[in-house]
Amino acid sequence: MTERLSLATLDQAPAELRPSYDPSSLAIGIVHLGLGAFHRAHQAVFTDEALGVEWGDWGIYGLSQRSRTVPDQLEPQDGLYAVLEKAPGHRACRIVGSIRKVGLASEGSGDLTRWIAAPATRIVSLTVTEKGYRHDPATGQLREDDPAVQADAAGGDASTVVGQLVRGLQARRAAGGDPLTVLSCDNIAGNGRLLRGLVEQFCSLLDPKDERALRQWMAANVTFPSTVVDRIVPATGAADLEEARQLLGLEDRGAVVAEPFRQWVIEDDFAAGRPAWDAVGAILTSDVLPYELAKLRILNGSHSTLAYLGAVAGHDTMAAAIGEPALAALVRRMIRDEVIPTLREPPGVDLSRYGDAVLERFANPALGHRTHQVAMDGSHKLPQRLLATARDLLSDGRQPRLIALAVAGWMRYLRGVTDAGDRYEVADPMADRVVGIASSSDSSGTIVTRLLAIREIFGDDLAGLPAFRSAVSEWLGRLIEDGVLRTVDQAVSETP
Ligand code: CS2
Repeated sequence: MTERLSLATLDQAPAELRPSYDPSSLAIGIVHLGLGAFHRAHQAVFTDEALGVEWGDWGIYGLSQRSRTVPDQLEPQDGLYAVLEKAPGHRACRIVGSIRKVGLASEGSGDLTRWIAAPATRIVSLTVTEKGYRHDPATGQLREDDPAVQADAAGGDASTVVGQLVRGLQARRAAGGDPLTVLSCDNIAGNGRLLRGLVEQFCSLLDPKDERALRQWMAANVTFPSTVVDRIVPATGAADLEEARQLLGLEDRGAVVAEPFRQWVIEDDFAAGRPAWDAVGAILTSDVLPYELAKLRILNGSHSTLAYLGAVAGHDTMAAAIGEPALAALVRRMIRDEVIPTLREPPGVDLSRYGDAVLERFANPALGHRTHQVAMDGSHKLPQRLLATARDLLSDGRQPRLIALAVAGWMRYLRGVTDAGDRYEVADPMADRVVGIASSSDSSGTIVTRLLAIREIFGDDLAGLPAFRSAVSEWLGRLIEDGVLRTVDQAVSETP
């Protein structure tokens, strides 16, 4: 039987796969909320490599929100796990040592509060997915009518991320008030600014005296830099774990898979220092906005488009979806004609080359990245990935024709059945509302009108723009009648 990876067995792994430092000597300086595969393949890797360049107490205490799955995988391994990089003709594997403690945020959140308050903690970072912010994606406001938000504001153990943060910030202020950086790493436009707003809004639900004191202290001591994160990280499968076992000579139940590419652009606004992330490829800048819009609109916008249309066309993986010539041509044109014209080029970046590189990354067949994984939670992804682009075009007097097709693709996906008639489950926090509307036997025009009226997703403006509404209705009608591939083929051939 193969032994399990842990601090005690680490020296049995091949030397070139081990961290360049002794993880057992690393103290915690970062609390991370959201211990999913993405964090383990992204920020934890940057931190691990930065420690090899410049030593510091930047170990990570990573917490899952609700599920014990990841803590249960990593606890017996003392936080150690491997990252397996996969691309055609490329395999690399390394053990990451930066995660030093794991836990569950919803279980006795007192421990989390204490760690956020601890002077040794200098950064609290987050990858809690779009829906984890419990905001209204169209306006960026905290959902004050959300029962979990209300329960957190009333006191007791906090179950929402913003509630947990505020509880921790209150304790930190009371414990001496050392400065802190709160670092959002989720795919949302202006993620740092958004999170600061949500934290402040939550404060306004507290006793006015507490609110004033906390807000004053935060204004002087807590920063919320915005960041752009990028790495494709599929869910780990059994074959990946087996591959990790072969490479390590040890069993690793926490291994994660990723593409070789990774990028991190961070607004340089740290209140209490940071690891030498810039020494290992992160870009520190005062202006993240152009990177942010390019990444969300080009990469994530076309990712979602391919996921919805690809899944309905019966493709299980992103590589298969982009391997479908009509779908590849669609996203290529969408990027060229409708997305890039809304963007400002980040320094040294050629956006059309960036677009090509992104589509090549999607085609990586070694990842097995599932279309349904990318398609989930669309109600929280559409606004920053597709709708913001549509708005910019419309305000410039142009019609977002292909973006309208992508939006119709989301609506078609919500019907929960492929063109071939196979059923699938739609995972979305608003599934209760949107699936029923999308699956009804109403005309496509009625379905689109009813969906566009959901202002948490579409805001107050898009439903009122007849040209946009009729374009989405027309596409949805064609997607339902003719199927994805014929519709997309025609859309591409109608585009000059
Ligand atoms: C994907 C992203 O699941 C999704 O919605 O679009 O997770 C994507 O893989 C990453 O943002 C890539 O950086």
